[in-house]
Amino acid sequence: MSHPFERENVDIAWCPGCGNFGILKLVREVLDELALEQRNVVIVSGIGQAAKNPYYVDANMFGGLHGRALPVATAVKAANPALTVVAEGGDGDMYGEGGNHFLHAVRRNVDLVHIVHNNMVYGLTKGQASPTSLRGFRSPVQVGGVVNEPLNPVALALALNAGFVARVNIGGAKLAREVLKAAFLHRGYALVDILQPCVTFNPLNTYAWFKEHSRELGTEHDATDREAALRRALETEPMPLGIFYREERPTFGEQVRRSTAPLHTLRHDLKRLQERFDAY
Ligand SMILES: Cc1ncc(C[n+]2csc(CCOP(=O)(O)OP(=O)(O)O)c2C)c(N)n1
Ligand code: SF4
Ligand SMILES: [Mg+2]
Repeated sequence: MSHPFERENVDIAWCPGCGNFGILKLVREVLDELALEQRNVVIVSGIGQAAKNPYYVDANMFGGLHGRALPVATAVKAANPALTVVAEGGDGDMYGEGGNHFLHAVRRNVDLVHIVHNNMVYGLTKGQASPTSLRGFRSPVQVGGVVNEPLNPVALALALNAGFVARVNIGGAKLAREVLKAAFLHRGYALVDILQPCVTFNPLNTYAWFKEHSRELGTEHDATDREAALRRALETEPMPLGIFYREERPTFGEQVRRSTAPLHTLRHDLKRLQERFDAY
């Protein structure tokens, strides 16, 4: 069944079987289920296979530089707080090239949904290791296997006191849908790290591998307990899935803005501005 966020007549440039197809479907359906209006949704991305996702969603989008989706998304939300803003991209884009922006978007608590397609590889550039590639992962560049410690985005976001932190597996669509919906309803920065197979360049982290090496957090997990969330985030075998932590607190926009009106509707008082300059 087609729905408003489905962009028609578009050639999708992903390999058959890629986990990105599941994420595209999920994003479109969740936006639709939340009854958001297309004109009020902006998806900002960078460069990569994952970063193509907003080109296939019928909403507003901005395709920026590699790793730079978060600062652009921050600016979009600041300019018009009424918009639903998403920053979307891959593990290389968001945790590698854009790693610095990741840290500071969390600290600012910008009201946006941060969706990361985590396939543990650079897909677009043909299979080099990414920051989340596991030790021993062999690639055309890391021929002897990755020697670096993999970046744990969930633990990192929790350490920085993010207000909403979650991980899902696109192979488990039911949980992914519930969690992504909750992220959109959260007021403040919300990280949803999505485990996504790259069927062409990551022969290690397949659909079967992600299924075998992940497990739901379980009903005993208390998502208001940050210490418990951090302990669970450090578990890697299996990797827990679900909402690790959620807590609403004042957002960046709420703390710095005097007005909630979109910037383009504000009129400048030139006389007052001149008086201020003169006072300097
Ligand atoms: C500044 C800059 N450095 C490097 C590149 C090359 N490059 C393009 S996409 C990419 C990695 C993409 O990996 P990821 O974000 O994990 O996306 P995927 O393709 O796996 O979905 C790199 C290194 C670039 N486009 N710009
Ligand atoms: S290279 Fe990997 S991530 Fe890119 S479209 Fe193909 S399967 Fe998907
Ligand atoms: Mg990737």
